[in-house]
Amino acid sequence: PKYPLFYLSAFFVTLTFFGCKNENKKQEVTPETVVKPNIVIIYADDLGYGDLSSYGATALETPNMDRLVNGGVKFTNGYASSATCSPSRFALLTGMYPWRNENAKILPGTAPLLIDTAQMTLPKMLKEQGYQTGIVGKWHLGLGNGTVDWNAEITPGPNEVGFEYSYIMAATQDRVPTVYIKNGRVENLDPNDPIQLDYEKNFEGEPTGLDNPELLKMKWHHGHNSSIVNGIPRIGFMKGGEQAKWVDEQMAENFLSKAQDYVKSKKDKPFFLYYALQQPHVPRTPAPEFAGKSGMGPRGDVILEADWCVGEFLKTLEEEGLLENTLIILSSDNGPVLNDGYYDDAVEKLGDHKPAGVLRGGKYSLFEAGTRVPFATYWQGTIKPQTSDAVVSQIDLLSSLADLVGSTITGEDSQDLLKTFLGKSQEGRDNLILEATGRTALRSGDWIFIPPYNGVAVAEQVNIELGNARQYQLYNLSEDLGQQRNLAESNPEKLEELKAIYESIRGK
Ligand code: NG6
Ligand code: CA
Repeated sequence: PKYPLFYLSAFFVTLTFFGCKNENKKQEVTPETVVKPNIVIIYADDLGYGDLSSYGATALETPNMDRLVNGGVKFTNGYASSATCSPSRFALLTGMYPWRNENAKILPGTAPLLIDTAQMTLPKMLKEQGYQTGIVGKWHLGLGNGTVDWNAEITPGPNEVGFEYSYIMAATQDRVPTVYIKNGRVENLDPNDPIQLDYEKNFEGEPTGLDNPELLKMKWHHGHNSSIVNGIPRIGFMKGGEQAKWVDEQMAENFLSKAQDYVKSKKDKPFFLYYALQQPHVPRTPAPEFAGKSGMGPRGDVILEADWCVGEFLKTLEEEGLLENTLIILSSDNGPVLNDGYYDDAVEKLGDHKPAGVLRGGKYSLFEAGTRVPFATYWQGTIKPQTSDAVVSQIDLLSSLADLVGSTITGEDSQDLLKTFLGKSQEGRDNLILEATGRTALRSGDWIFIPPYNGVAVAEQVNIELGNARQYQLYNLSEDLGQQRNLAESNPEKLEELKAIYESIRGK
C-alpha cells in the first residue's frame, strides 16, 4: 500500500520542479507530509522590530516571546503587509494584498466588515480541513453591513468569515465601542442601557475629552478627544452600555483567560486560535503589577505585560500537553510608534531603547520599520531553532498553512513558503509590495524601491518619517539597512529594474 503513495508524491515533486513557475508555486507538498497540528497566531499590536530582547533590545527583557523566537525560526526579514492595523489584518486573514481593497485602511469602530463573507480566509480554509477556529482579542476589520444595532446580534463579523468562536474588541483600545463582543453579542449588556455609537457627533449632554479635561486620567495629545471611558478620552462617541464597558487595566488578563479557556476546551480536535494582543497600542494601560515595571513608562510596561501573557499562555499549552503538537506564529501588525495621541511618557522615558532597532521610520511609514516586525515560528520538537534571513510576509501564511494541513487553497498574493516557515528552507520571496496608509513600495532581493509621493516627509505629531519624497528612492539593504543612502540617481539601471517589477505587480 505504500507504493501508490510513493508515485503520488513523486508526481507532486515533479510538479513542483517543472510545473508552475508563478508566484504561488508549491513547496513540495506530498500527502505523506500532511499533519494537522494546532495552529496559534499570537499577533501583537504596534510591536516594533527592536522591542524584544531576542531582536536586540537591551533595556527590555521579554523572556517569553524570546522563548518562541530563540526556540524556533527567528525571521530577520519578516513583514506585516502594511504599516497600519486593519490592512495588515486583512492581508493576514485573506492572503490578499491590502491595496487591492480600497477600503482596507484604518477603520473607525462603526465601519462595516472589510472581508467579503464569500472570500476565502485562513480560518475558513482550516475549518474545511477539520479545524476548530477561534479569535480572541483585537479585531479591527469592521462589523455589520453598514448599520449595526449594538444591542442586537452584530453580524456579519468574525463568525461569518470563518471563526466559530469570537471574543473581541471591535476596533482598537482607543476607539469606541469600548466593550467586549462575544460571538456577535456585547458581553454584559444591560438591555435598559442600550449602546449608541456615532463617529461624527456627540450625544447631547455627554462629556468629551475636548470639553471636560477635568474628568481625564490620561491626557490626549492629538485626536482622542471624543467620549471619555474610564477617564481615558477615545476616538468616536458612545452613549450607554455602562455595565458592559471594559476595564482597560484588566483587558490583558481577560483576553489571556479567554485564550487559555479556548485551548483547554478544544483539545480533542485540531484548533486554530488567532490570539490578537492589544499591546503596545494606545492607550497603554498596564495592570497594576506591571505599572512602572519597565522604567520606560506605560509603553514599556505593556510590552512586559504582553510578554507575561505569552508566558502564561505557553504554560497552559504545556500543562495541557499541547506544546509539541502546536505550531505557534508570533508577529506584530505594524511597526512601533511612541506618541500615538496620548501623553503617556513613551517619548520622555524611552532612554536608549530603540523600538525599531536600526530600521528607519515606524508605524505609518513606507521605510522598513513600518512593516518589518518580529516574526517567529515555533513548534517544539519539530522546528529546529535557527535564524532565517528569508523574506517572508504574513500574507504568505494562508497558502503555507494550507500546504501544511493538506489544503489546495492559495491566497491571491500568498506564496507557499511552508518549508521556510518550518525552517527546512532558506528560500523566501523574490518580491514583496509593502503598504503604508495607501502608499506602496517594493522590496526585491536586497533592494527597496519607493516611488515619489507628495506627502510630508515627517508626520509631525507622531514624529515618524513616512518615506515620502518627491524623487524616486532606492536603497540597498545589504549595505544600508538604515536606508540612509538613496541610490536612485547613482544606480539608474537598478532603479529601472525595480520600477518595472513594481509596475508589473502593482499596475501603473
Ligand atoms: C490613528 C490614531 C492612532 C491609532 C491609529 C490606528 C489619531 C490621531 N490617531 O488614526 O492613535 O489609533 O489610528 O492604529 O486618532 S492601528 O494600529 O490600529 O492601525
Ligand atoms: Ca497596529
